[in-house]
Amino acid sequence: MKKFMGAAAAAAMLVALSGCAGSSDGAGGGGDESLIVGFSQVGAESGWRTANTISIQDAFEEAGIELKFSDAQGKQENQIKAIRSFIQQQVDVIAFSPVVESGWDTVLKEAKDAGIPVVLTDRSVDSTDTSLYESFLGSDFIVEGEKAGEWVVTEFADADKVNIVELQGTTGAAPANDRAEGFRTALGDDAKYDIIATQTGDFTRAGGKQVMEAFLKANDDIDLVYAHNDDMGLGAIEAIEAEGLKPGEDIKIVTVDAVKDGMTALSEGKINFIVECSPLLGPQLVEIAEAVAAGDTVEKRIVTEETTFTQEQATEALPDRQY
Ligand code: GZL
Repeated sequence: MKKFMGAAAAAAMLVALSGCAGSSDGAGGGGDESLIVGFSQVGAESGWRTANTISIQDAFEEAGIELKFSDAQGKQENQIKAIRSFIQQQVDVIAFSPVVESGWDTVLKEAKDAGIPVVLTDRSVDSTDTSLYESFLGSDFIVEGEKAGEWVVTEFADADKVNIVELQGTTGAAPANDRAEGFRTALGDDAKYDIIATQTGDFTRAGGKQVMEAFLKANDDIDLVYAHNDDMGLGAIEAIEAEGLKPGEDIKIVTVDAVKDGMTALSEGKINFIVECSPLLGPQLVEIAEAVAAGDTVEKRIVTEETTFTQEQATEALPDRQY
């Protein structure tokens, strides 16, 4: 529903809504039932994405706000179609996690021209015109890459040479670009760190396994796997074990996310270190959507808080993990 429809129409709409907004005691979540938010999700490629979707859907349900949810199955053209559909439906707010960084200016200008505020969540866009979105809520992926690299520098302090293979996230995605950059920044120009192979595994377990199999065939002296997410790291574990090698010992592994399966492998010693990337963005996204719909200004950049885990810390944290 457009937030600036005429007063009479709005009054009529509110009367209509109150009739269908749940019981008279406001049991329908007590939220702003008139708000309609369109959300375009990347897909369902990883445990992180599943947890992120659940967090968002639960938060909007809890707030009593209608969420039109679209799964793009990893395709930018599907996200652009979904955003155009939300514009047609005249939703109050559009939110999305851009599968890749580039190619959004045209459709974001269409949303702006339609007077519909846009909120970025999880991943960002490389648009230079930052008036095209109200806020970007998500992790700092460069810092995540740096944290992984800093662990490598500590872990391999006494090594003369470290042969590294890198399982990159989806080509063109902000987390893939930035985690690669941050990791390299932390390693610095010390020649002992040699990234002997790097390839996208598309953030999936199957992709990580397939690429790691190829890495193992082509290289017989791999010291470390840097996987841009747990799921690709878990795929790498399968490939390493199939070669009769011990993941976490013969070949060390550092990943990003800290989803339950990753934390389990970490506590079992098959992964050596995980940099957390929280998918629990739902509640904050609800607050931002309500604020922009009300015409309030919100912070342009909201960075989510996250930590890191060693094997011992994973064992301790596992029982209380929400995802
Ligand atoms: C990061 C998110 C990434 C996760 C992956 O915020 O975009 O996408 O690290 C997910 O697990 O597929």
